[in-house]
Amino acid sequence: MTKNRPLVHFTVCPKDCFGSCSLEVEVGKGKVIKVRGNCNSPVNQGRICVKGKNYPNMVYGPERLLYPLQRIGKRGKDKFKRISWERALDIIYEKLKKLREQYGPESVLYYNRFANLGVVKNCAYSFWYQFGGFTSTYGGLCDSAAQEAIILTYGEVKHNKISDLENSKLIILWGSNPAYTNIHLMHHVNKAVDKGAKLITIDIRENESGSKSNLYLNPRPGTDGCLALGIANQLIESNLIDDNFIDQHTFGFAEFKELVKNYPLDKVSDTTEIPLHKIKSIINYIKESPEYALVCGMGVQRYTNAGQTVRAISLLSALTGSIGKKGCGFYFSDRQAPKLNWPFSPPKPERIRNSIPVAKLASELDNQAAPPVKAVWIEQANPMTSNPNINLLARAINQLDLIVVADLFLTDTARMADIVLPATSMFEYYDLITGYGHSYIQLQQKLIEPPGECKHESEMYRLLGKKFGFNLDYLPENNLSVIEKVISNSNLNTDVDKLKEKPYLHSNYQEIAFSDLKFNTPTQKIEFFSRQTEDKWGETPLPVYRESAENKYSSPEIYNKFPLSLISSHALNKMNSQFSDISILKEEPFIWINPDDAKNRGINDGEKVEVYNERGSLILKTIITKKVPSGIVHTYFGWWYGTHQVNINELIGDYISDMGHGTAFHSCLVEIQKV
Ligand SMILES: Nc1nc2c(c(=O)[nH]1)N[C@H]1C(S)=C(S)[C@@H](COP(=O)(O)OP(=O)(O)OC[C@H]3O[C@@H](n4cnc5c(=O)[nH]c(N)nc54)[C@H](O)[C@@H]3O)O[C@H]1N2
Ligand SMILES: Nc1nc2c(c(=O)[nH]1)N[C@H]1C(S)=C(S)[C@@H](COP(=O)(O)OP(=O)(O)OC[C@H]3O[C@@H](n4cnc5c(=O)[nH]c(N)nc54)[C@H](O)[C@@H]3O)O[C@H]1N2
Ligand SMILES: [Mo]
Repeated sequence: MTKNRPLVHFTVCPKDCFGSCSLEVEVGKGKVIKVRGNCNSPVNQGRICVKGKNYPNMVYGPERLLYPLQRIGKRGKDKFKRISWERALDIIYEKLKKLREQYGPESVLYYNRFANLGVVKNCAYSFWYQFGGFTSTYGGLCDSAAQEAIILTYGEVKHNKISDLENSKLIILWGSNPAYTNIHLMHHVNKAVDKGAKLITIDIRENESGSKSNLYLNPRPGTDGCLALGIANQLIESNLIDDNFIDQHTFGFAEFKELVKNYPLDKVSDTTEIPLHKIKSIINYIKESPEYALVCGMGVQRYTNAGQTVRAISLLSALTGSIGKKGCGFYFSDRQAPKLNWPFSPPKPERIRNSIPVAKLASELDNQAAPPVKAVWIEQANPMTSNPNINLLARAINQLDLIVVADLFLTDTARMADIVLPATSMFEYYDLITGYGHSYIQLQQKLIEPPGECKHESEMYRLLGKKFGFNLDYLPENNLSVIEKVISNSNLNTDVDKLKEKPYLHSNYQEIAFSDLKFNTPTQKIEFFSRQTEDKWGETPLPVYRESAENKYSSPEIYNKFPLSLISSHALNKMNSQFSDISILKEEPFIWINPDDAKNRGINDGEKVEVYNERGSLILKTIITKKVPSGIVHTYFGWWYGTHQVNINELIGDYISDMGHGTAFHSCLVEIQKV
């Protein structure tokens, strides 16, 4: 064997994505050379996305931060100087210590998200618990509304093994764009369609997944709950339901049946703006294949009425007994993997103030009293791009005494920082990954040394913990013995050597979700009527439809000035805001607009337009297309000022969803004009 031949290693992509792909990585001379999908893995059989293939460009790109930085100019103005780790940590230590003395530990906001999934990221709590407490956020930017709705309804969030989609005769993609966001699921949808399955797509626009659809429904944004209740009413009236299944495995059907009588098809057609014949058509498809697969995405739950919407949609599967069998089921995400326990957790302090819903960070950050928030430590997150209402957020963040950001890049958030700490990429540390597109647990391997002076969070906290005199047993170095301890602490029947060879699937995993027809709800049944929904969220126990915020019915005064609904989906070549700065994946920011809306405003294809409302204004290139109906403009989120001079999220208000404390990114009205 030649000495310098690259070695192939296996690892996993830890990004916040359905994929959690198993990767084959060529490493030579201490560098990552090539990244491929692992062909032998049951997880992805060799498939990976364009971002995965571009990892070497991310790891070695000129954009990567290599040294700690200290701000020298005004906040957000990109003026930084290189400093040593010793200096950076000293500055942070002095400031944090003072704030804790003067105001208490709650004056520090510890803000994290899930840029990279993984149990080892819990090392942060090993530090912050010893700090004596902190302020934190609750709820989610992502799918917390839908998750809560599904747990209330089914007791658990899980679905069949995705290859089972190939047994389906009918697949409905509902507010989901797997061709971009869940490529493995899409692979099986395509195979099912090749084998003759019918495909129905329900989306506010013609998305990238629905080109082979037999039927396309375009509801007015945020009205999917109404559509679901209308379909339910028709299925019940036409006696297309499974009475036996309903009797044995559901709760509250009689009340639900009464509720849906309020949703006759003509009214539903008016509310959703879907032509009547198309709604009738979907009923016919369900009549032909009452056991079908319903794939619900996150698009439908980025509204203020998110939870009830997802309750209503998910209940359709129960009506026809389309649960717990091959070829059918309700797909949202698969969270069957056992919980991984972090074995290095110090006692939890009492002074953890869980007081800011993440959806409302912009308006709540400077609303905290006794003590006010004075400092923030941000890691694994890019709130200045990915959160709503970022102009307001910038003002709130700007008032803080200390902003620390740990990231790999000088993001819009890092540009606001006083101290920037360069973090490691996923090839530079060990972790154990559970995802939500499948239930395997996989080993993330350290394959290369961090470039420059980049450090994994565990080391940042260990060094800072030393200054505070914390117990370092809780702050171990990142190595394989940490992973072994996680494995034994989580009762997994595997070990590091086995995980290097193949992913781990626990023995209770169900290939066909709910095949035992056990539902972990208070009634042990699928709940049409959910008392918990009322007790926990003050919502009606039945999934009543209500208009979401910022639309023509709920806020006519806003609509008169800003008559277009802005929808911002997830992009093919970005992972949320990540990869936005990788040169070869860059694009000119654009917005889709319907030909009628463009004509009314004298806008031509390819022209720059101003997109604006009372929260902000930005310039985008138009793409005039019938793929988006009149009254809606569509774009993808994740461009930032530092790379593209725009950020969609300055237009978006910080509304919260009806349950799960989710973020209503799509409850947003704008206007467009020529520039
Ligand atoms: N390539 C890529 N993959 C990703 C990500 C990424 O950024 N890029 N992000 C990952 C993460 S964090 C997430 S949460 C998932 C998200 O993955 P998806 O669930 O696919 O979510 P979205 O892209 O938000 O929205 C899906 C679709 O919902 C539609 N939609 C919006 N509003 C409505 C509505 O009111 N009704 C209906 N019926 N449809 C509507 C949109 O037009 C869009 O086509 O993807 C994950 N995978
Ligand atoms: N308009 C609009 N906004 C949305 C959405 C939408 O559909 N429309 N979707 C929402 C959704 S679903 C999500 S999940 C959120 C995502 O929002 P965030 O959770 O904030 O995720 P990212 O924007 O990807 O930012 C992650 C940051 O962490 C950095 N990073 C990566 N790996 C590491 C690491 O190991 N350590 C550290 N310290 N940093 C790391 C990355 O470089 C990046 O800057 O965005 C939400 N925002
Ligand atoms: Mo997400």
